[in-house]
Amino acid sequence: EDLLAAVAAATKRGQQKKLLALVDKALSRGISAQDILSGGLIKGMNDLGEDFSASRAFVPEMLMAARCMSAATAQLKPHLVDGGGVRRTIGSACIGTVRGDMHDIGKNLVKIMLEGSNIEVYDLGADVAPETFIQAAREHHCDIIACSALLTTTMQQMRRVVELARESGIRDRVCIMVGGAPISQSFCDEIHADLYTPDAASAARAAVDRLT
Ligand code: B1M
Repeated sequence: EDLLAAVAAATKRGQQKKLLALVDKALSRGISAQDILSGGLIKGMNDLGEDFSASRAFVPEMLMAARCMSAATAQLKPHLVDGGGVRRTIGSACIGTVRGDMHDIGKNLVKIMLEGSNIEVYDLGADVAPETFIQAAREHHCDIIACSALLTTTMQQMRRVVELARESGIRDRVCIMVGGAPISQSFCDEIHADLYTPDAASAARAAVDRLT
């Protein structure tokens, strides 16, 4: 409990060295990677988000925290997915954060969880134009287009991704997954996307259900 609170505080404050040491300690105490992520790293980010809303924190602090969280996520990655065994790919996905949106931590988590579920992932990065999602899906014959958005202004880009998929004739071949803090089931229904999930683990479970 206290250890997770310390992980959250170090994330929020952007203290990378301290954070990585705390994550190590938590792992060695047997706390699961999933709990470290949700009760520590994401909790810290949410606290920082609240400080930002209240003008107690600013963009530089968010950038520092994001850098920290990326480093800690890399450290957790082998513990988030089971690494062993022979792997057979069950399908493929292209993933990106939508146009105008630079937030990529949630997208990167979804990527890790999809890959850990034996799905081949083409990472298009952040600030991805709707056309780029469609091109990538066609080029790599993707079963899934996964879109992430963190801003209420950029979430509308997802609507365009769905429209373009229809216009380009691939709509019935791809499952369009949407997620990110401002996204909801009702928004997913409204734009006629296929799947909304609230977090990275449920995104991977839903993708596996679709593909198997
Ligand atoms: Co920004 N930012 N930010 N930010 N930022 C938010 C999102 C905000 C909520 C903060 C706040 O005001 N409280 C707010 C958005 C308000 C809104 O639109 N309603 C905001 C703002 C306003 C901005 C700027 C406009 C600030 C400015 O410049 N004035 C600016 C916009 C830049 C741009 O994108 N064009 C900006 C910039 C930034 C940084 C670059 C400094 C940095 C991002 C760095 C990076 O990502 N590399 C940043 C950060 C760090 C945040 C907060 C603090 C943390 C985001 C985060 O990484 N969370 C955030 C506040 C908050 O979230 N509470 C905030 C952790 C991450 C794991 O969560 O991405 O939600 P998340 O992913 C979750 C789920 O959403 C889900 O799974 C994950 C959990 O497992 N999920 C999916 C995500 N994608 C999915 C896809 C799926 C399924 C699930 O299927 C495909």
